[in-house]
Amino acid sequence: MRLYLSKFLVVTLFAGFLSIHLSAQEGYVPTQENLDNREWFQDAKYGLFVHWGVYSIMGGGCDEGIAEWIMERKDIPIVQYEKLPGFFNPTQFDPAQWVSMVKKAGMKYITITSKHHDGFAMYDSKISDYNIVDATPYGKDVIGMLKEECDKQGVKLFFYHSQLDWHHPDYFPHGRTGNGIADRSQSGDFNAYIDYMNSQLSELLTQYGEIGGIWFDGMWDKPDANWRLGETYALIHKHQPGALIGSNHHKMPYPGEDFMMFERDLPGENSMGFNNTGISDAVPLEMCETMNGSWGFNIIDQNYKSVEKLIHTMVRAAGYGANFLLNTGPMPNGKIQPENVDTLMAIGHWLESYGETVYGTRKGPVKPQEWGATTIKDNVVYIHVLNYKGRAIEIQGIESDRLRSAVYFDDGSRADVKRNKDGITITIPKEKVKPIDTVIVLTLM
Ligand code: JFZ
Repeated sequence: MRLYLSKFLVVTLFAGFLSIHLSAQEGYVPTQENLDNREWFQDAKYGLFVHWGVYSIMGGGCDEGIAEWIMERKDIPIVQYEKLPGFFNPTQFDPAQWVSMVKKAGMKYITITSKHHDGFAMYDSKISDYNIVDATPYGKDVIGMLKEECDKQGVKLFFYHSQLDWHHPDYFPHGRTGNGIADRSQSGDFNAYIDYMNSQLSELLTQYGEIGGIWFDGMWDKPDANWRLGETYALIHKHQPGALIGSNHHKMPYPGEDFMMFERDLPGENSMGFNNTGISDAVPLEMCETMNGSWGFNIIDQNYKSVEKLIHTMVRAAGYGANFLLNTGPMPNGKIQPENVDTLMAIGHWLESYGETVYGTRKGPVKPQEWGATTIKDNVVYIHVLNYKGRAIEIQGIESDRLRSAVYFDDGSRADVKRNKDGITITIPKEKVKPIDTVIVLTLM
């Protein structure tokens, strides 16, 4: 019995091991170009996430939840949902305005939904009519227009692409979600769906020139399915070896992935309940966050995070070595919500002064603490005091005998930094405390 059990265990463990490894790009060796892009990515630190689709018309449907899920939340039948493209006419979409805004916001890249879970392609797809060019009165490829403008203004463009698809008949068997949508197909060939998805990805990788990468999402809907990840990842790296692949599967990175992402939690934190992995030290990290509670445009959710809170999250993310991907859900007319523009401009304004303590840095010598975070660039350590309680801050792990100088970032005046046995002690007089972030610059030998 015991023998039988352990054999069983070995077999299942081995099968598990195999399926994970066969399902990713085993033996993947990133090209030099890819490695250079990873450095670029980590230097960039801050990007704009854009959730835009035909769901934006519904504005969340007077539901506080995430608006891009309206099809599933309200169990909208496919035939009914298919009417939405007919209303999608973002006549005020001005890509030049979007990209200028992104630059003013201090962001270095954009990650936009090429297809979300509703299956609607926001670009000119030749292999399916369910796309913005063929199915909307607008009739223009917003992704292509945005890419052109990004190239002009020197901003990188990434695509968010949903592997989960509530619309495609071959997305079968169904997964955890979308089971209330009454007219989904009752049979289908999942391999044909994967072929379709890979063909759409090939379009995205060949129609628009060089892109930043692909941000996958949705595998969690069918965790045990054969997603043929190895094939998908190899295909992407074949078309564009430099493109960075990441996936929101809430697991440690699989072979073939070039960065690891954290959704609405700082790396290592788990307030959402689904971020229970470790933190990879092999690939760059990125954390994404919403400005209110929704990714897609939600007309009633006014629960906006403050500028201070968002800057603090960005700085803490940087303290973990992670990028910050801040989301906006553009309105169906093509405009970005004015509330969001204001927030982005305010953060951009802060970055105009403090950008040097964030861009191009890596995680500092100590991980983020209640009082703040640290970042480092060459021999300069930035101590970001975000939450000063008036008590001295003890920082271990900074070799105090290497300390050459300690000054306030704002005015270059000397900071009160004392060596102690394990590191340093910092005391900040009241008049030096800044409302958002008091930065002390340590120069090391
Ligand atoms: C996913 C999407 O579902 C969502 O619409 C948005 O695009 C976001 C950036 O990514 O969010 C998820 C994914 C998985 C879980 C929760 C939210 N999950 O497994 O619990």
